[in-house]
Amino acid sequence: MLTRRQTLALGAGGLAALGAPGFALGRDEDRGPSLHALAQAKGMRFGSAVGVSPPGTISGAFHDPQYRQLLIDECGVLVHENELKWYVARPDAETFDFERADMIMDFAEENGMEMRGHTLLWHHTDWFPDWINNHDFGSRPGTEAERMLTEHVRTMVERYKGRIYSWDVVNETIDEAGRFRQTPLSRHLGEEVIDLAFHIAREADPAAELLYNDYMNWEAGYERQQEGVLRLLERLKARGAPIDGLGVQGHIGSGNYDYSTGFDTAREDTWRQFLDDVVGLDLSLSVTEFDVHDKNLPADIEIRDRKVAELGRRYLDLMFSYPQTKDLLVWGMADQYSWYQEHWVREDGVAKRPTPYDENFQPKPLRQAIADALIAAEPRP
Ligand code: 9MR
Repeated sequence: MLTRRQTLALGAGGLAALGAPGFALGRDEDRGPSLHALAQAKGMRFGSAVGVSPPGTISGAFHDPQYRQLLIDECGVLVHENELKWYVARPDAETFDFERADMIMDFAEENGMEMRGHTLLWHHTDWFPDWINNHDFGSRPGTEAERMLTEHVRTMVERYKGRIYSWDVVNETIDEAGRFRQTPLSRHLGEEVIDLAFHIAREADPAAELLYNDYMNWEAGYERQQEGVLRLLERLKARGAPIDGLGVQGHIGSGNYDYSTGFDTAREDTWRQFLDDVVGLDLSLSVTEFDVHDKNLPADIEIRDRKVAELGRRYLDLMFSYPQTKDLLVWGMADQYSWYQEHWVREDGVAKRPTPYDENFQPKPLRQAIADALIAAEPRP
């Protein structure tokens, strides 16, 4: 695999000339160009989430030197897994705590990687810190809610101005039934709380790309959420909110609910229709949290890895067929650090394999599928 310096020395043109992966530059593996180099050759970016929770935890991959090396080897973009969320960065109404977030930011910059920002407003009471849910909004609750949101978004965006090129301004405000989620903020500001977040972010860093991010996906069961997201995007555009694109999380595979039994229930036609409608609103697309949930696949590793890779390839080919898709970020690079290990555990109890690398940092078929999809993608305009 190329080191970052080799990649930079080659540049996008050089890599394009090299073509398919598989050439060796004298390193131990013949893995070819990094995923980010393959992406760059098409005018795209590749990256991953990483978390700084305490060492030894699933969302604490950052503390593992082998994992950090993998990020350096493969990624051109990083995103905080949890560190910018209100419940991490905002211990109380007065305080901002950037210690963990800055560890990732500094690491990215030291290694020439860009950063996405996740997220300014996860508009979901489950992920609000208790202090907001219990906050006394006083006699002018609208004014207080606006003050609070403005302070939060402005402080975050200004701090990372010019360093975070793209923000998930709002995350997951539409539920599976397609309804707008209510929180203490929307109770006082209405749905325009979403618009407000976009306006403040734009004002704080006019150059940053601003996305709405959500988990509607192509599996059966997300039809109504998909519809709800589309309607929200239409309303935001109609009201003139400064939104640039949709973050499609891309947690595909076995459905993410307790009674899910299948794998690959993709509805490609209605999904394409949805994406057509989104880009028809003059919005870009980014795949922000890609992984393939293998909960309902047979335990056999060879079969599982093959099916995960096949589905991943099909999905990425579809997403990359839209020239508006420029970023692909995975939600973790190595299986042992995937959030799926802690959610919807498999009945047989075996560890899941949703990411491009296994727990020994060996590339899996999914890594090849991502590489192949990037190689097959048309260069972005
Ligand atoms: O991977 C994240 C996990 O460590 C956190 O416990 C969880 C709650 O904050 O969030 C996970 O990341 C989510 C992301 O922020 C939004 N989209 C869904 C992701 C997986 O749940």
